[in-house]
Amino acid sequence: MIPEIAIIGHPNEGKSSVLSTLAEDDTVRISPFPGETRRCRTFPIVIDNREIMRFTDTPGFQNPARLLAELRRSGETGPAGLRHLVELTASQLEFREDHELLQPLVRGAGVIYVVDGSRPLRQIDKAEMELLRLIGRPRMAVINCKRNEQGFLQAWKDELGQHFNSWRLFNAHRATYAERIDLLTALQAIDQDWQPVLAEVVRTFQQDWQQRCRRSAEIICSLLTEILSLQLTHQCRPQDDEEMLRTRLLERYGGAVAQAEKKAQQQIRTLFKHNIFNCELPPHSILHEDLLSERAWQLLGLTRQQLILLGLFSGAAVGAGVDVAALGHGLGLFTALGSAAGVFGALSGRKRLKTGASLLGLRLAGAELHVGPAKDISLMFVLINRELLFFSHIINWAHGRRDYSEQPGKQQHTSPDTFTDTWSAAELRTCHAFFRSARRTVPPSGDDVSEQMENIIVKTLMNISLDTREQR
Ligand SMILES: Nc1nc2c(ncn2[C@@H]2O[C@H](COP(=O)(O)OP(=O)(O)OP(=O)(O)O)[C@@H](O)[C@H]2O)c(=O)[nH]1
Ligand SMILES: [Mg+2]
Repeated sequence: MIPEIAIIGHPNEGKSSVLSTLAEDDTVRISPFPGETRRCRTFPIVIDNREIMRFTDTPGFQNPARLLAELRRSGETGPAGLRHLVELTASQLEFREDHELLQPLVRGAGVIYVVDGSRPLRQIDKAEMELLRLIGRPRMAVINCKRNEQGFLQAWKDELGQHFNSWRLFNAHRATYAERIDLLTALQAIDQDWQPVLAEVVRTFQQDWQQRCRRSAEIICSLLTEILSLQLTHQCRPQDDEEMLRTRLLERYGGAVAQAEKKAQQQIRTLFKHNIFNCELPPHSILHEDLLSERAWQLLGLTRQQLILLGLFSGAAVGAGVDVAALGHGLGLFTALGSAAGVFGALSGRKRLKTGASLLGLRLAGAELHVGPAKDISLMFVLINRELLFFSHIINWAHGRRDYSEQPGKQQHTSPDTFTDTWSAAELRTCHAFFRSARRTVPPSGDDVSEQMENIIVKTLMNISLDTREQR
């Protein structure tokens, strides 16, 4: 049996938005005008080519008070009451939407009843609730507050409690992964017969999410390897201005890094099923900063303590010929790209170039100018934190959200703490080993450092997924 849940309610309450978020489907039609959904549409949830459940979008109730009066008059309830209403609404145009929305219930679907808890409760809402109670399908209610208005909530909760097995607050625009799982878990309780199937659905969802985190970690690790090992060369002619060539080569390097990052982020976006709409970053997001900008490094780099620890590891690595002497001086990099005004502005052009250049391995060998592989592990941490931030943004962008002017609480990337701040000494050691391995031209095959690095990132991605803090 594949459980089917029909999303039912008054027009324009956010039914389609709730469905879109729950099913992670951005093809669901949503509009500010009531009556957008006229026909039922079923959205299957497919994981590993297997449909595990389906949600059905329905039109809003048109005549709930009349339907309720008719049901009461007939004295029928349960399946007989439902049949009665279906027959009654079958041939009359004025009941077209009502007839349509009953169809999934005839097939045996359960109900998620959606209300906008930011507006006052009315008689007509009570009629809808009573109607659903008398029909008797397994049901729960979802309070989707379209506005930030709490004054009517208690009245809604009291009323819903009388007609539904359970209710949940669930915001179609802000719900996170954890809140979606929570809602699905709560659905199990609405019907005992469905409990085992829905428990399996929740497990499958969780496994699928873990797999997506694993895949995201793979994408991030390949990005790290690609960028840390990146090497570019330029042939110099005797008449060339060497300083200008150095600047150009560094610009090319910056361009290649940006392109690789964009590709990785697109892959992560697709993995989390954001295919149609542009999930805009908040205007103040640090992700708008250039990867090699001073601000990005200040906010997303290493902590002092981490720098000291990594310094110790690199000391041990000197014998292996690894040059991480520049460790902790990451900010010099921007000076090379000419992007650091103010603090670094006082340095002479030549000196600025030299500082940044050494961190990226910029050097002249005969008539060839080389840059890369990267020499400073700080670059790796800035990259990791940027991709984790992007991940956090993508997973917290609810699919039902279409209004880009609104800024959900969890999208504010203003916090100066970074995701890697809490990584342990052992994890930093792995990072150091990964950095050494990645910056070699040909990474040694079969080493388990990459796997360990991936595991650290997966763990962090799972923590981000379950993070319920309002700000990150
Ligand atoms: N701010 C905010 N707006 C929401 C939320 N949920 C829905 N909306 C908006 O409310 C309007 C109606 O949303 P829909 O999901 O189309 O509502 P519906 O119940 O499916 O409407 P019909 O299909 O017409 O019955 C859209 O403009 C949504 O963007 C929410 O949680 N927050
Ligand atoms: Mg709709």
